[in-house]
Amino acid sequence: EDQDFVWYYEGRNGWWAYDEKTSPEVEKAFKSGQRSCSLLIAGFLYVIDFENMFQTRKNEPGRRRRIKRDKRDVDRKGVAGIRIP
Ligand code: V3L
Repeated sequence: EDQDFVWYYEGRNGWWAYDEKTSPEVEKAFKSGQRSCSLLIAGFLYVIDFENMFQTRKNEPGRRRRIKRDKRDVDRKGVAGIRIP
């Protein structure tokens, strides 16, 4: 089921899930065949590049983080910076 797939971005030794609002937006853009999309995340504009599978902040120096689409239940650090206890 597609419902079981969500999006993750790279952290230090592990993956963070995108927040519950952003992940479906990334999925929608991905499914529509866009090569990239721009999203507001925590007040900053980010570019999600599906060809190279990374995200980075637009127009600002920032980290280039790998992203992945994976099952909802895979090992992760938490959601959008909120750690799983
Ligand atoms: N969703 C939420 N916050 C984000 C996202 C995103 N998609 N992308 C970047 N940030 P940068 P560890 C991350 C945050 O890439 O210990 C984690 O969520 C990012 O937060 O240069 O290294 C953790 O909160 C960072 O604080 O634009 O695994 C934190 O790093 C800030 O935007 C530490 O995680 C700048 O990232």
